[in-house]
Amino acid sequence: MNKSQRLTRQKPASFKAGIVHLGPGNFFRAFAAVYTQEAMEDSGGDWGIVAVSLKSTTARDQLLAQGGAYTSITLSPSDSRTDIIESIVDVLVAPENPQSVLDAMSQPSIRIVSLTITEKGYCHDPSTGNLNVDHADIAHDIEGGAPRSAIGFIVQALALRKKAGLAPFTVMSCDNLPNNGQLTKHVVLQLAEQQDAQLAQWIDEQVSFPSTMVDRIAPATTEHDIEQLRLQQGYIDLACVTHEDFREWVIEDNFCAGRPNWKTGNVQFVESVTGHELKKLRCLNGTHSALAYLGYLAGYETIADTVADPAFSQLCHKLWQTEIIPTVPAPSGVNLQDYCSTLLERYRNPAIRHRTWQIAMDGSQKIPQRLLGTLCDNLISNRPIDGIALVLAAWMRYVSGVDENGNEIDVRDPMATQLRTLASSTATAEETVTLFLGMSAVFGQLPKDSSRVEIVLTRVYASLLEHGTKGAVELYVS
Ligand code: CS2
Repeated sequence: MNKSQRLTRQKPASFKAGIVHLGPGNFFRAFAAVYTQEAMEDSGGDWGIVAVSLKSTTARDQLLAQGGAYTSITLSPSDSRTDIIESIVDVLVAPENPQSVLDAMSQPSIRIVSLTITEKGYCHDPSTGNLNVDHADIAHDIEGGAPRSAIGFIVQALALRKKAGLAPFTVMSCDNLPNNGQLTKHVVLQLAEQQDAQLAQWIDEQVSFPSTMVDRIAPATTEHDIEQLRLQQGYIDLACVTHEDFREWVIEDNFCAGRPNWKTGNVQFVESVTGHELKKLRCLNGTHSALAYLGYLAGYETIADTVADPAFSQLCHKLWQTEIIPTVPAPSGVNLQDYCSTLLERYRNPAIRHRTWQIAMDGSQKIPQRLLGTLCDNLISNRPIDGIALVLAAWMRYVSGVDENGNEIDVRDPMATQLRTLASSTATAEETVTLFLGMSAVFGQLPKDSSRVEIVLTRVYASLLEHGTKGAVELYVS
């Protein structure tokens, strides 16, 4: 190929589609699509993937111009490896043609519908887990007609299958949410009940919703990544993804219509994923969010840059030792001290440029499961809460939309406007903290009388204002 030639599929797929995947972003392309390709290489099976974008046309435009093929780039601290992934056989864009998505999901050969739609894609209230019926897409889907939300597509596709006398598919969530299978089942049933009680009962009895714990760091692709790949491999791939070598997938083996033989690359089938999910959400995602808000405010662009500052690697250590690990029962065979040491190594990987700004997105949807469960457990057991409080205070500062130097922050969050208004309508640290804690959509799981939280949060919020973020982190770890 000459250096301006686009990557193309090498040969037509020898397998048929068995999976419809909603949300073909970077994480999916760096994770489940890779596992599924390996499973088909090892054990065969018709598990090709029809990927569905629920919003933008970008993934479709990039992938279909390459016959669905793309490059998975493994970035280790000192070397890199490329693999061409060809498990995606088609890409659809739901808003352009919702019927084509329902048609694909109603094919008898489709046995799994998997999801990486991010926390907000479930359209639930993060503090209760209930479907948010006031969400514009859900309100639309309740009215009927062509669905808009992922949950709406699943319910309508299952209704079509039931009507046609077809067996259902498994619905497999691969998002960073606790008990993601149960959560998905709950919101799917709540939407189905609004439409047809018998359908809801059929789904309840027939459809499996395995929970999964997914782990691989896969930042957004940059122009630089595309250019590096062109220089090294001699082709242009606009859909390439970069990621670390590490990966881990823990899956409840509950698939009503079969599954690929996923077995390479650190996969475990278990009866319950809960312990693994708690470990990952609190130890990894909790400190990721900590580094994202505190690191961004301290002026660091990436996670690797942030933990290169000793105050911030000590912050991770102290958070794990004093607040996080004491709340996480170790899953069998896991040593949490080793797990967290490995996490710090992963964060340090200088080849991965994972922006603090990217992880800071959608905090209102992430905070409950990443930080508040830990906080609540520590309140009950009367353990320290200062570290988690410092992260929450940094989030409150971050969503004000202005950084320490008076520069604008591009805050991306479904509640961005409300958060900004709230942050800018108050004067003292105490008022700010009280107002934020009153937001039940985010903080609803905290005990009603949380005066200890209020007092500690006010203190650390004031410390952020007084000493600046780096100063406040240094004080915390000293
Ligand atoms: C990150 C995760 O963007 C984020 O919020 O914390 O995407 C994280 O990189 C993955 O969960 C790692 O498996």
